[in-house]
Amino acid sequence: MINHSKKDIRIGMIGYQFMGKAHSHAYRDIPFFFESKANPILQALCGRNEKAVQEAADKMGWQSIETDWRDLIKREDIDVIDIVTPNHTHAEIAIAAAEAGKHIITEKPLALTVEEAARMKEAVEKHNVIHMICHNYRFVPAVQYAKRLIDDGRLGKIFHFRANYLQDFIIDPSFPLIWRLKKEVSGSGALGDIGAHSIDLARFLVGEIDEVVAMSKTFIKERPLGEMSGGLSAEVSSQEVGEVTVDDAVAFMAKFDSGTFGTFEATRFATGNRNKNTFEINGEKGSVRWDMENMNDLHVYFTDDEKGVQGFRRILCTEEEHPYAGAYWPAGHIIGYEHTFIHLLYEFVEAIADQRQVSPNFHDGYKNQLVLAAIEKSAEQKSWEKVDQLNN
Ligand code: 4PW
Repeated sequence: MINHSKKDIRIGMIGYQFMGKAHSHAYRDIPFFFESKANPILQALCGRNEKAVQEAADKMGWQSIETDWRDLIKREDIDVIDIVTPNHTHAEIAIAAAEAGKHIITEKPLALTVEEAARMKEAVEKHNVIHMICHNYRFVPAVQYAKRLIDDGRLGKIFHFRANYLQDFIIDPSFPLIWRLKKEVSGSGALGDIGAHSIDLARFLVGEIDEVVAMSKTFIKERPLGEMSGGLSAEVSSQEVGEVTVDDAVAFMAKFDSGTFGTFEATRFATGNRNKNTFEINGEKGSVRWDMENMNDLHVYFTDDEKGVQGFRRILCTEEEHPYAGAYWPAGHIIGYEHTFIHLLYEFVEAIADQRQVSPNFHDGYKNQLVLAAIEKSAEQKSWEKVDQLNN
């Protein structure tokens, strides 16, 4: 039955692989689980290979296809442009979409450089469209609940923010030179691909980063040529080799505006860690710990717990009290990775229905980009770098 009280939001998505699948699935599930004012419609899917994009559209439920993103942006039956293409395309597409008056959501990192990110931010402001960046881990119920505990003062003054984002999918030297390993396409390596998520979680939970000092390393400097073949898999396409021009691993320390002491590590060489995205926050009244591989759990410690039974305890964040969790199953019935996208895109389409901004948005993407740039500069110059000095 068609619900006429909902606002139809017609999506045009560019790209259809790993993130394309996550976004397509999420749009479809929003009305299933949430009382949304918006009705997301999978209007058109865009990709350069007509046969492949048609197959993806049929499989994921898109109503039409385009093979040139410029044609997609011109279409009057599209309200939103969703960008899930590699990083070097974000700026051009987003700026053109803003000029065409489309609301925009883009995968992270926002851009390749601070300069590009600044232009993207200016374009969405100038054309007054609603914008969002896909930092999906903010939308895990346990992470949202950690934020609530911090905002309610349950941890008191925060001393430490400690984050690791560890993967190992490129550890084999015969894994090919995919786009994520080329600076001109991805901007940076582990830093922008996964470290950007930790920076976003830090900004969300603890506040702005003022200064950083970093080191980075590229362990494997040459790889055979090849392409992604879905998810985080890839296929070698030639015997020829090319140069890896990004970091494989980065570690940095950060001083927050609040005085919080930050330590971070992002690497794609952490053997055995497939997608270990974790943080621990220590405050004067307690601590929280979270790990994406057990994403429904939040471990908490409070100093005012009775002596003798003090210790970290596990909260399974599937209760009504835990943000988003009540939309699904009875308590104890857990959710997963794909739900992070459902929550993020639910917030996005609700914001469009309400005609208001949402976060994380291009301002957050820009701030994140400043931190990424400061880290790169610091690693290169072996110096502490002020994040704001890179503001242009
Ligand atoms: O969240 C992560 C990303 O940002 C995903 O697990 C994969 O690694 C895909 O891109 C990065």
